[in-house]
Amino acid sequence: MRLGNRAVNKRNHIDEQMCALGLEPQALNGEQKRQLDEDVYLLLESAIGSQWLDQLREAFDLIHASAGTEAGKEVAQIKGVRRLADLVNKDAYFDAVYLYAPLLAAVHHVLKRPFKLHSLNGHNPLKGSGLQPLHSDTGQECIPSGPYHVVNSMWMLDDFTAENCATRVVPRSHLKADRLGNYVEDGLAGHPEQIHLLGKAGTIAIFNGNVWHSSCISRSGAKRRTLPVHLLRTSTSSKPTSDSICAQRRPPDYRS
Ligand SMILES: O=C(O)CCC(=O)C(=O)O
Repeated sequence: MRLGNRAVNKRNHIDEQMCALGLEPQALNGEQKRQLDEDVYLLLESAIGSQWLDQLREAFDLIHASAGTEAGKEVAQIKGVRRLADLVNKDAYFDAVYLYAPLLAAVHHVLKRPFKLHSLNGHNPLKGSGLQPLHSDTGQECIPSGPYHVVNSMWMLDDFTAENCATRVVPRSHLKADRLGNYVEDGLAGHPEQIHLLGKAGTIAIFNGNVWHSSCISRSGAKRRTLPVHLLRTSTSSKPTSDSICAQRRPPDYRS
């Protein structure tokens, strides 16, 4: 993120505090809005430049190595998955991830109200592991027309392929009323409408947290490090995972 003195521009829905930190408001184009509203995800290709990508990969591996068997335990450890949790409190280096302006623009477009960082974790399924049940990121019933509660994003630090467990998503599932359990009997089974979020390392995939999704089994075992970044509407009763761990590094709310 570049720092500098820029005028506060409320019309762009960015909080004054964020502008003072140098955040540059970004606008989505019509096609990007359509993808978020109607399809299932927005892919920002080559969003993470090669130097930033190398640094994020290195940070992922270093934090994982230094945490050892404790890695990911603040949220959940999963057998066969290299997990990291609460990265926002591990290194200020990750601030640039959740402050990435195009991500914030997409989140604002979906949520249309104030929001905050909910979690910034790491996920790398190993060969033969990684299958999660299909889920949405809100336990609440979905109202197809919104308002929505959560936006998720997958920061691809390695190529996401069909063989190495690229996240599966069910297009337009955020437009279904009611809970996922009323439509899907076995969340671990393949869904007839699922597709995979395929992309080159450096891509960011952003989707409405109501979209049914999960990681799959890594068949190739090729590295598939990702940073899942969740942003949540502010007026919610659920606590950001980072709150409970270290109040000092609690990121600011974004306001519109
Ligand atoms: O890593 C992925 O592909 C999805 C992760 C996810 O949805 C989760 O951890 O809840």
